[in-house]
Amino acid sequence: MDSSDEKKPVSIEANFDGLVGPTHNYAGLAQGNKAAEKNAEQPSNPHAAALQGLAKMRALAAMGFAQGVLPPQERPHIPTLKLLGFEGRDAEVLMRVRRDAPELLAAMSSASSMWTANAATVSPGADTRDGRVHFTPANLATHLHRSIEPVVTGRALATIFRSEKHFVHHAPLPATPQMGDEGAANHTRLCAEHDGHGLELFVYGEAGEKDPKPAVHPARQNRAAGEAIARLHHLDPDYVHHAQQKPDAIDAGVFHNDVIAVGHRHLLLHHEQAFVDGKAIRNWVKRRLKGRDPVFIEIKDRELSVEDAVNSYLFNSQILSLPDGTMRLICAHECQENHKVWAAIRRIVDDPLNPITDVQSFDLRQSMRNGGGPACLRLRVVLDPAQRTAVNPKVWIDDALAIRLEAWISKYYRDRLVLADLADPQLLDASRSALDELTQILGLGSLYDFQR
Ligand code: SUG
Repeated sequence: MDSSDEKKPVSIEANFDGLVGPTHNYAGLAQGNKAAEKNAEQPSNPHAAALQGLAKMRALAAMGFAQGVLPPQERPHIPTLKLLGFEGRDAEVLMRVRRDAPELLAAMSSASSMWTANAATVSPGADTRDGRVHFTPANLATHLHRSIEPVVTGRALATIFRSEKHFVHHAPLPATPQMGDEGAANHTRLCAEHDGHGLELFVYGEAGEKDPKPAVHPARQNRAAGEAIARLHHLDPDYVHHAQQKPDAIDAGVFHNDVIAVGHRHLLLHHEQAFVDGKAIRNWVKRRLKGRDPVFIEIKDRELSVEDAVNSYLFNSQILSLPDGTMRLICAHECQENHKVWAAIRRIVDDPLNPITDVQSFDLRQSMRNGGGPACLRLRVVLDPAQRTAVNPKVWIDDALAIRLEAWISKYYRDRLVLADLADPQLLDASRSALDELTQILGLGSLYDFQR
């Protein structure tokens, strides 16, 4: 057989990053998220935050990767405030909630939908029985400010991935801690090539009564949620593994598994303290992965503490495959600023036994201060060529769209926001005008409640 007859892998792993919303702020809402707790009540810069996220998207698109964008949500969310008994016109609702329950105003104003690793769990067609890509929006049940995301997330995904021939959209799981689901941040897919059958690893923080639990912070992901998603997505049980995250790591600030582990194709990079039983995971992967030997990079405690991992977000880096088969690490600037972390990265890059040959760091400080690194900002969707053409074409980032979005951000976003500003009716108005225009730019129809 002539080499040109060989079947070339054709599916791609696209990244869909969340655009930071106009109310990006630091309210200290996320329990167990060290950065968010530390930066509570600091002024934020929504304009810079949105540009930083967009710069990462633009850079990845310029490197030749398929890069999409997901829209922010409407905040403050007046319909939920009304549901909670705040009556009147919008300005009155804002005035009353600020006066009577400022913590609810903060919860209804978070731009947390930017962290699209928590938007949904996605299973590629190569893993599902019907060959379609399956999406389940995360219920984000542990935190009020995040629990109001799934409805609009589901709408946005259904609008962008519209074709029933190629895509299936499930409802979020019931929103209770026993079904706590934080989406792709606790889900890793490993494969030889994206076209082939992948292994889906679901990581949970808590399961039944008997299992150990974190003592201080909530375990946001429940094992039952991963099991339900594996059933809903019609995954082959032989290719699914449920593994527990170390409860101590959760208490040390690892509120999602993607703060301590990241997988890409046949590579799993993780900290020694990531899993209760890392060996069982490695054995399962070795047994099941066909067509390529898996590569495991385990960072030991003695090289890097969990604290350094949490402060730098090393494991929240993105790993990207280059056309020649090597891989590039996309990390946050904070990794470069911690000499132990940077030394660990240099060691990985210099080690010929793993495919990572290159590293690039990005300034994502506005998001990092709320505990959101490079990989939190993106949702991965593996697409074959037909599925790729079925995606709403207007959400793919290229130079023209990036320039248009930069102008849009500069037109509407403030460069300073403190908690008292969240009750400003002009902030609400400007946000709605911005989102209204965005739905036109991205071809999203009437996505938001205020448009319906
Ligand atoms: O849920 N921070 C988010 C950060 C999410 C990061 N995502 C991943 N690791 N995949 C969270 O903890 C902070 C909001 C505030 O405090 O203002 C916040 O929600």
